[in-house]
Parts: sequence; structure tokens; C-alpha cells
Amino acid sequence: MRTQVAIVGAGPAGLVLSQLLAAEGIDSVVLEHRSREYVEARVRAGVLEQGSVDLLREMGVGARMDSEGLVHHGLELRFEAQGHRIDLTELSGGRSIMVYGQQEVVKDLIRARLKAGGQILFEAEAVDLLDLVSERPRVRFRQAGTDDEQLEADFVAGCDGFHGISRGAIPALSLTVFDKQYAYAWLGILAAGAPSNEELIYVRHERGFALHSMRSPSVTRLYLQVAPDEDVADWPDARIWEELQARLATADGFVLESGPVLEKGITPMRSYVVEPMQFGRLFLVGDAAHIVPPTGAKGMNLAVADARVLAKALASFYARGTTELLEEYSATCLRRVWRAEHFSWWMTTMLHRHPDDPFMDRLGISNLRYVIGSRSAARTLAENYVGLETV
Ligand code: RFL
Ligand code: PHB
Repeated sequence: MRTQVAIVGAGPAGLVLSQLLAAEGIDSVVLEHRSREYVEARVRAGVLEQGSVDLLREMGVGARMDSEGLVHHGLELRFEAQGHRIDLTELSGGRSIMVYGQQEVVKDLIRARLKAGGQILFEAEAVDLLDLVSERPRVRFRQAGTDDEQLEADFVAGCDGFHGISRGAIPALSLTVFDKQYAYAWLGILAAGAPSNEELIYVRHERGFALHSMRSPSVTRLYLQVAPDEDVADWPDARIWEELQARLATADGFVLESGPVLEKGITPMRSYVVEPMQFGRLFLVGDAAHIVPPTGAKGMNLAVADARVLAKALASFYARGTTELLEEYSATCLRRVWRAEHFSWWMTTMLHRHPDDPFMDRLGISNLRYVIGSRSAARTLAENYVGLETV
């Protein structure tokens, strides 16, 4: 099998890339290890920056997002039992965010690709990337019933997430790794029932961080800081609600509505970047190259932004034979990546309890006071949260 761009992974990175390439008349084949049902049901991110929203609209996949997504102009920071609203729109010069589930974005993109005759092979697992330093790189993959198939291409886009094979196909000596782990994780639930607040609430509490988010007017998304080795089996629904009630409580009697828990899972927290995001004709896109702790809501947005940069570079290559943008791909993406790495680390350390580091706890509180008390500090939060276009 042969195509122009072999894309490994049908997450936001791979699907956005494939859709943007198609608009430029460039052929791609997406190989996805999981089934369509599985990737469409996987609950993950929920916040889209203005730039991601604009791009999805330009790509022609914004209709359902615009009718079902929730536009937010602010968020709440809550600590010492008091809420403080950050007016994102006013502080960022008119920008906003969209709350719309990642799996809905994925559904919209898959539908659009397949409708346009795009090729996504589900249950096709890439097992090896070959001849990356040549003009004919290949992906060896396995699909149900067949053992060893090959996809030959001009370029390979490694969009296979943090646990994919692409990053590992690059010789270790050609990469620099930046890795930071945290002494906590998130327990996340999806609950049936209306959100208890119109906007997101980020809480710093003595018992740990909590986040109140949502997916729709009838589905709430909530997170709790827990230990990294926490077993989800130790968290029956009643314990989760009790903990959420305690952490979200305010002096003026905030009421958190509970409801049936639809989904429950633990997410580890990590900051990780590899440089460069390219090796020969392999380009790493999204989580394959970098991850952030979810407190800044940046992961999916970075994946979409990388895909946009790569699509533009490939379009310039196919239209004019120029390789300049391809050579700049990694450096261009990394500027945005490092801004998001800093912001995510800053939000995370400000809002979490540090069980073994009382110094960081004091800094967190001090930082929160600064953000709610200083317009400059609030603006720093707002412009990073909605997404900086020039970094
Ligand atoms: P993905 O989405 O992981 O997609 C990779 C795809 O590659 C497939 N794959 C393979 N396919 C073929 N062959 C192989 N060998 C393969 N190995 C893997 C996988 O099955 C998968 O379909 O990576 P991508 O596209 O880079 O997208 C990144 C985002 O998914 C991620 O950054 C976000 O979900 C992070 N994140 C958030 N990001 C935000 O922008 N805003 C948020 O509010 C936000 N909240 C979150 C989050 C992530 C979370 N978790 C669960 C990690 C909240 C949570 C709880
Ligand atoms: C979510 O709704 O899943 C969500 C929102 C904000 C975050 C992380 C996750 O920072």
C-alpha cells in the first residue's frame, strides 16, 4: 500500500492532520490501533482554545461543536472556601474557550474524513517504522486477519500519543528528553446531572485539588487530586462525592449536585518533551512528542496546533518542493509547547497540595493570592488559558 503521508494514530493530532492535508490535495492513510467505537468513546479533554475552535470551523467540522459546545468567558479559582472569578474574555482582549468533549471532536473528524473518501484503517496497529532516513519511509502494521502489511509513504507522521511506537523509533542519541513527574494524580468522573456552576471551578483545598467541569447541560465532569498509586477500587461513588463536597464547599454555602457516576478513571500527571520533534522523514505530532499535566487544559490544543504547523509545511513541500518549513517544524512547534509546559506546570503547582513539600504549598497559596489580587497576574493566567497565538 502506498500514500503520500502515512499517519500513525487517529487521535486529534492524526485526524486534524489528515483533514488539513486533504484540503491541500495531499493523500494520507491513517492507521489506528483501536476500533472506531473505542476511540469515539474515550473520555479525555474538554477545553478547546479559541485558536483550536477557529481551526475546526475553517476545516468544516465546526457545526456540531457550535450547536452543542458551551462557550465560556470566565472561570473560577476557589480557595480558603471562597470563589474568585477570572474574566477570561475581558482580560484576554475578547477571546473565549469552548467546552466540547475531545471524543466529540474525534467523532466529527472521523465522520468528515470518511465522508470525503479519506482512508482510516481501524484496528490496524503500527509495529515498526522503517527507512526513516530515506525518501521512502515505511510503516509495518498488523490488521485483523493479516499479519504483516506495509504502508509506504513520502513522510510518516507519528500521531500515536504518549504510549505509541513512533517516538521509540528514533535512536535515543538523536533525542533530548525533558521529564518531570508529580507526586499526585487525578481521579476523574463523568456524572449524569446538570453542572452545579455555569463555569469551570479550579479548587485548591487543604485536602487537595478539585475541578468542576462539564460536558453538556446534563453531564458533569469532576476531578480530585489523589495519590499517584491510588487504586480506583478504593473509591466507591459515595466516597468520591463526599470528598468533592468537602473540597468544593464555600463559606456561603455552595451546593454541589451529585448524580449517577457514568465513568471513573485515574490519570497520572507528567510533564514531558522530546527535542527535536523530527527524525529524517518522521515527524512527531501531539502527545507522541510532549505531554502536560491536565490542569492547564492544553494537551489537545497542542496536538491540534502541531498538526496545523505540519500540514502547512507539507503543503509547501508538495506545492513548491521547498523543505524550509519542514526543517523549521520542530522549532516552530516547540516554542508553543514550552509556553504550554510552563503554564501547565504553574497552574498545577499553584492549585495542588504537595504532600512532601511544604515550601511549594506556601508558594501555591501566595501565587493564588497574587492572581486574584493583581490584574497583571490575572491577565497572565487568562491569556495563557485561552491560548497565545504568537509565542
Ligand atoms: P491521542 O489522543 O492519544 O491519540 C493517539 C492515537 O494513536 C493510537 N495508537 C496507535 N495507532 C496505531 N498503531 C500504534 N502502534 C498506535 N499506538 C497508539 C491510539 O489508539 C490513539 O487513538 O494523542 P493526540 O492525537 O496527540 O492527542 C492528544 C490528546 O489526546 C491529549 O493531549 C489530551 O487528551 C490531554 N488532555 C486535555 N487536553 C486539552 O487540551 N484540554 C483538556 O481539558 C484536557 N484534559 C487531557 C485532559 C487528558 C486527560 N487524560 C485522560 C490523559 C484530561 C484528562 C483526564
Ligand atoms: C475537562 O473538562 O475534562 C477538563 C477541563 C479543564 C482541565 C482539564 C480537564 O484543565
